[in-house]
Parts: sequence; C-alpha cells; structure tokens
Amino acid sequence: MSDEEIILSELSDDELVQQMHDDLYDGLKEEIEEGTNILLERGWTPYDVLTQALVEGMRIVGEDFRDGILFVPEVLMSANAMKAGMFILRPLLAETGAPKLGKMVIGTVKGDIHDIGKNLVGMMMEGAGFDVIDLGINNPVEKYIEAIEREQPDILGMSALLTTTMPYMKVVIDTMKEKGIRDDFIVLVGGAPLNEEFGKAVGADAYCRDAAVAVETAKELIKRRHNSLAGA
Ligand code: B1M
Repeated sequence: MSDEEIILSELSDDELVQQMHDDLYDGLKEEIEEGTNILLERGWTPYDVLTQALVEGMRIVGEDFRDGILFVPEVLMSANAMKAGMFILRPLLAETGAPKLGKMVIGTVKGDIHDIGKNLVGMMMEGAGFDVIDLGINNPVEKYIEAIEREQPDILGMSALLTTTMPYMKVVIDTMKEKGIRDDFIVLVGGAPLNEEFGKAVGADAYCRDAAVAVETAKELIKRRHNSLAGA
C-alpha cells in the first residue's frame, strides 16, 4: 500500500471518473465496484456511469492494446473489472418498468470470445423493455438457428469484434435464407470493426454502432413491422 493511498469517496466526480479510467486500465475490480457505487450514491444515472466511467475507460484500454502497450492478460483483467461494474448496473438499467416491447436473441459469433459489448447491448435492451436471451460467445450457426426456432424472438442480434469473425454473420443469415425463415426476424449486427456497408452486404436489417443505437433501431424496426402487419 502506498503512502498516498487514494480514497475514492473523497474525490470530486471528475477526479473519480478519471481514477476509474486508471483503475480499469490497471484491472482493479474492487476499485471499479467501489467507484460505480459511489457515483450511483451521488445520484448519477446507471447509464452515465456505464458510458462515462466504464465504456470510456475501456476505449482507452483498447487503444493501448492496439498499440502493443497492453497485452491479453492485462486486458482480461480490465475486462473483468469492467464486468464487475456492469454487474452492479445491470439490474438498475433493467428496472425501468418499461412495457415489454419484444424479444431478442443475441450472441457473439463463432470464433469470437469478446462479450462486453454484446452484454452491454443486452443490458440496454432489457432496460428498454425487451426480453433478452443471451447465447453467450463463440456461437456456431446451429446454435443461432436452434435458439430462434425455439424462442421465436422478434430480433436476432449478432456481435463480432474481430475482422476474422465478422464474415460469419453472413453464414448465419444465409442459412436463415436457405431455411426460408430470414424474413421472420429482424436481424441486427454490431461490433467495433463493422460498419453500415458491411451490415448491408451480409444482409442484416441494420448495423448498430453502439448499444443506444441498437435500442433505437430495435424499437423503430419493431414499430415498422407492426405497422406493416396491421396494414397487411
Ligand atoms: Co480483443 N481485440 N482480442 N480481447 N479486444 C480487439 C477487438 C482489437 C480491436 C484490439 C486491437 O488490436 N486494437 C483486436 C481485433 C483486431 C481486428 O480484428 N482487426 C483484438 C484482438 C486481436 C484479440 C485477440 C486475437 C488477441 C490475441 O489473442 N492475440 C484475441 C481474440 C480472442 C477471440 O475472440 N478469439 C482477443 C482477446 C481479448 C480479451 C479476451 C483479452 C478481451 C475480451 C474480454 C471479453 O470480452 N470478455 C479483449 C478485449 C477486451 C478487447 C478490446 C480491448 C475491447 C473490446 C471491448 O470490450 N470494448 C478491443 C479493442 C477495441 O474494440 N477497440 C479488442 C468495449 C465494448 C463496450 O465495446 O465491444 O465495441 P464493443 O461494443 C460496442 C459496439 O461495438 C456495439 O455496442 C457496444 C456497446 O456500445 N456492439 C453491438 C457490439 N456488439 C453488438 C451487437 C449488436 C449491436 C451493437 O447486436 C445488435
């Protein structure tokens, strides 16, 4: 323990958020939990804690990972610290009392074990009033098909964080087409290396830049679908 131990509760909001970025960088799970709770006690909304303290912190980790300053074991610790913060926020984001809007099945594609963004999308969708069935990571096409046939969701969401795994989304959508079930579901895709053009190219209904966009897009496409069914 250093002589200059930082007491998180004595920091101003700005200093605390800054400190949480540093703590996330250093993979300090307990400090992230404490910081998350302090910001909530100070009246921060769960969404602001999530985006300003956690997601922004992870963005910085991502840059240094890319630049070879951080390595997999360190980034794993950051990811675990981030997840501990998200674990506290999850029930708070979900308890908005919003009326049920629909159901989503979501999972990270085969070969890919990144799940923070996917979890975040799931949390935000729950908070917006969707039932979310989370298939986890590394999902082969069979798992997606089995889940949508079983759950009959309104939406299938797929996440990929690697340029090598994102083409797998097309495998899933093409299989849905072969089975004649593609148009029974809204397909949303997301993940850092994707873009709008890619979403169109693989045959998704939309690419979602982040979790907030995923929620807005899901609501909009569900509304459109209900309107067109009502008019049919
Ligand atoms: Co990985 N990794 N990683 N990694 N990792 C990236 C993705 C990378 C960009 C880092 C870098 O080099 N800059 C790079 C990919 C390069 C590329 O493909 N071009 C990379 C690499 C190379 C690797 C390994 C290959 C490293 C290695 O082993 N040598 C390896 C691959 C493992 C595998 O999957 N097979 C690997 C491993 C790991 C860890 C295990 C250490 C860890 C993952 C832990 C976990 O997820 N449980 C990890 C992490 C943490 C990252 C970075 C640093 C952060 C990702 C993250 O959680 N971001 C990442 C760097 C980066 O992305 N810049 C990186 C925070 C999260 C909130 O954002 O996931 O983008 P994101 O999600 C956003 C949006 O994208 C969107 O909404 C989310 C919330 O706003 N979104 C969706 C995401 N999914 C969606 C689904 C939707 C809608 C929106 O459906 C409707």
